Amino acid sequence: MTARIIIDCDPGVDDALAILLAAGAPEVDVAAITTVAGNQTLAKVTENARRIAAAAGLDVPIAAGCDRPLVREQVLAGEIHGETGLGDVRWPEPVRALDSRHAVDLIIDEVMAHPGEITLVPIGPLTNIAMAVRTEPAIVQAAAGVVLMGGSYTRGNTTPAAEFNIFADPEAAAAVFSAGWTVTMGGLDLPRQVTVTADLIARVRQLDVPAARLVLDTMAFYNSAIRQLGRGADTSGTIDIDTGAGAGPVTAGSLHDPAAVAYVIDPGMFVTRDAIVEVETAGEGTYGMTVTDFDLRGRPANAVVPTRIDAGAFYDRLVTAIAALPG
Ligand code: PIR
Ligand code: CA
Repeated sequence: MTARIIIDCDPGVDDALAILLAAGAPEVDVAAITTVAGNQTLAKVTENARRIAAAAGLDVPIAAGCDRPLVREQVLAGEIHGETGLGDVRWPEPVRALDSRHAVDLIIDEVMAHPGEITLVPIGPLTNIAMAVRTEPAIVQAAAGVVLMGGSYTRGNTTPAAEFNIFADPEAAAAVFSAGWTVTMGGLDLPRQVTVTADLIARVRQLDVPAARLVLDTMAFYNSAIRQLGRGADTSGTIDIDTGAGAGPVTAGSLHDPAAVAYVIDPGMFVTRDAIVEVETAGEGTYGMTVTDFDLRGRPANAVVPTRIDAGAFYDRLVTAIAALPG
């Protein structure tokens, strides 16, 4: 069965790779793309989404959403994604005009028009999704699911406790996790297992499609930004804190957003656990932390948390999807 998805994103170098993965995978059908301020400003990420869609041959509605978080002051991530949000890579010119609706209205329209069919795939801050839930609470029942990239059950990449997408709008994230649906939380712990390895680069280099060049340049930019920042939480390098493995060279960036899209493509590639996830909005050092209880303590779970991904299967899917993109 193909999953119909709305990708709510803030491209973002790894968002770009996630959109290409979705576009090239036969198991998913992209219904629309919506944008939210996050890695860069709303104007930049929206232009980027339109360029990526052009490269992917995705002729679907693209709508711009919220340009700032609900409550907190804005935080961007230009240190990783560059001034444009897509590093130093030049993507093709946009083809399709921007949808005239606000992203929140597009999300509500699509979900309510196709009850039980649309899976929301947020891979940026959760501002649009929270606004959609507040505007039309019936989407909680009508959506087929929510599979997001955000949070962590160990530690953060933006603060010691918080992952960027949650930290950028913790109040929105709290509203989304407590809305009454089951959220699949693809947190940072997962993409540490799938990074931009030399082997992946070599495989993409073999591909004879125009998008492969964009993917290679994007992956090269991403790895060099990660290296310069030298922060282990966005790489595979720091799982083994006890042995000091995190002190080793930081080289390969985590494929955060592609890992979340991969879950929609084939959940069979993952090991998951049910959990209760609550977003911390009152703490100082812990603001934006996804407090994850795998012990449930007699309470109903509100989240499914993928903890392991079959990295080999993931890389195969990614390479196959890129190879399938239009020439
Ligand atoms: C990645 C992101 C933000 C900051 C860093 N350091 C790395 C973006 C990615 O696009 C992904 O959606 C999420 N936020 C990972 O934290
Ligand atoms: Ca993102």
